[in-house]
Formats: sequence, C-alpha cells, structure tokens
Amino acid sequence: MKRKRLALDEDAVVRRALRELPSPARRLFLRRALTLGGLSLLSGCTLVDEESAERVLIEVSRFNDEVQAWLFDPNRLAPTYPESMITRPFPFNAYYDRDEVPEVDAEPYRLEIGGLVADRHAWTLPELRRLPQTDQVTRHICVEGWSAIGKWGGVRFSDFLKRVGADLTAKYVGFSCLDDYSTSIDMATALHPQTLLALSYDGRTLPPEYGFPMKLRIPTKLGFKNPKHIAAIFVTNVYPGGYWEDRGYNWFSGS
Ligand SMILES: Nc1nc2c(c(=O)[nH]1)N[C@H]1C(S)=C(S)[C@@H](COP(=O)(O)O)O[C@H]1N2
Ligand SMILES: [Mo]
Repeated sequence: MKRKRLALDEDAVVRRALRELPSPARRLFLRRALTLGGLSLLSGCTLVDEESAERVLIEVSRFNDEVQAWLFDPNRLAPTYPESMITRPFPFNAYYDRDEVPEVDAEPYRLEIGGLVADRHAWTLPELRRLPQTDQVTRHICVEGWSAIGKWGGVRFSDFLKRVGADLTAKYVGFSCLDDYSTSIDMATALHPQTLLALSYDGRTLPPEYGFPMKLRIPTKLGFKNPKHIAAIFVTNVYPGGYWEDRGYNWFSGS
C-alpha cells in the first residue's frame, strides 16, 4: 500500500495518541512498534490534515477500549468486604437530583430483551426473583471522586444471558434505562462472575434511588457503567455508546 505524504507532524500526532493510552496498552503499542502508518492502517484512512488526525485519535481511543477489553482478565475478582464495612447511608448519584428519581410501578414492569438473543420474552419482576439469587459486598467507585461499599443481590448476569440464549460471542451488551440513561459493556465483563442483575440492596428490595426495579452491578467497572432502572437489555456487535460515553467518558472504564 502506498502512503500519501503527510501534511502534519507525524511524531506529534503519535505522541499525542500515545498519551491517550493507558500504560499497559502503551507498552503493547510500543512493542508492536506502531507508527503513524500503523495508525492510519488501524483507522483505515490516510492522514492528510488535522481533521483526519482527530478522527484517528478517536479511532485510537476506540482501539484503546479494545486493548483494555483484551487485557481484561475474566477470572480476576474485584475485592469483597465484610458487611461491617458497608457505607451507611450509601450515596445517591444520577445526572439529576434525588427528587427526580423515576417512580416505577412493579406490577406492569417488564424487562425487555433484544438483539442477538434466542428468547426475547419480556420478564416480570416475580419471574426474575424466581431465578437463583446471589449477593456480594463490593466497592462502587464514581469518577466524580467518591467510593462506597454496598451489598447487592440478584441474578448472576452470565446465567441470565445463557438462559435467554444470548450470542455470547457478540461484542457488546447495551442497556437502556427508564430515566433516559444508557450504557454498554464488553461481553467479557457481562460474563464476569461478579456481574449481577441486581434486584436487592442491603438485603431488601432495591430502593428507587438506587435503581428500582433493577440495576446492573459491575464491581470491575466505574459507577457510571452500572445502569440503574433498566428498561431493556440488548446484545449486539454494533457499538452502542452510552449517556456519559457519548459525552467523552472512556467507554471501557474498568479493570
Ligand atoms: N439509570 C441511571 N443509571 C445510573 C446513573 C443515572 O444517572 N441513571 N448514574 C450512574 C452514576 S454516574 C453512578 S455513580 C451510579 C450511582 O449509583 P447509586 O445512586 O446507587 O450510588 O449510578 C450510575 N447509573
Ligand atoms: Mo458516577
């Protein structure tokens, strides 16, 4: 493949791109000796101006997500804590104030399932409560600079995905919420043993402010990747983004 002459400082673009990568990805990147040529190969475009450089940087950050997903160890567990360490009261957070928390009626509620799944039937709460439940005490970490320990109980998400016949080779699981929030995660994290479809908090029904009727609790990811008030879950190979992800938060945001 013949590469056009570049109209911008290649080194500066590569340096900038490298700064965007987390250190393990940076090492990998350097080990593979990727150059700007490599970058344009990755992004499938030729770098001729600042605008395409911007596009490549976006591509690099998507590449960064993929490397992080690839480095994710599905067997490494997030720390768990004794119940005596639970933070009380547990903090509330959302993109709106506490008095705007959605009021959801339990009876008509149905959890919708879509995308690459065999069984698309919508679930009632009693049906979900009849599935085997487990609980765990883990730390929730918010990008806004606080963390708190809580106890969530519910259905192991990997069991749920298998039960609905999800395509477990698909790339993403997306969530849309009753408050117009949304997020999406990589399949490896969806299948992680500590990822729960949480129906309870601290031994009681999940309260409205913490996500009634259900949230996804993912102790290996930052708080904003833990959707509350889930309306629909879909399995897809098309990058779904999310509320904060579309506003520039790093998509993977996990360990
Ligand atoms: N539906 C929905 N889920 C959401 C949010 C939101 O605004 N709406 N905020 C996220 C953020 S940034 C955080 S820190 C946690 C807060 O969860 P908590 O109220 O249980 O502490 O929910 C996450 N999930
Ligand atoms: Mo957060």
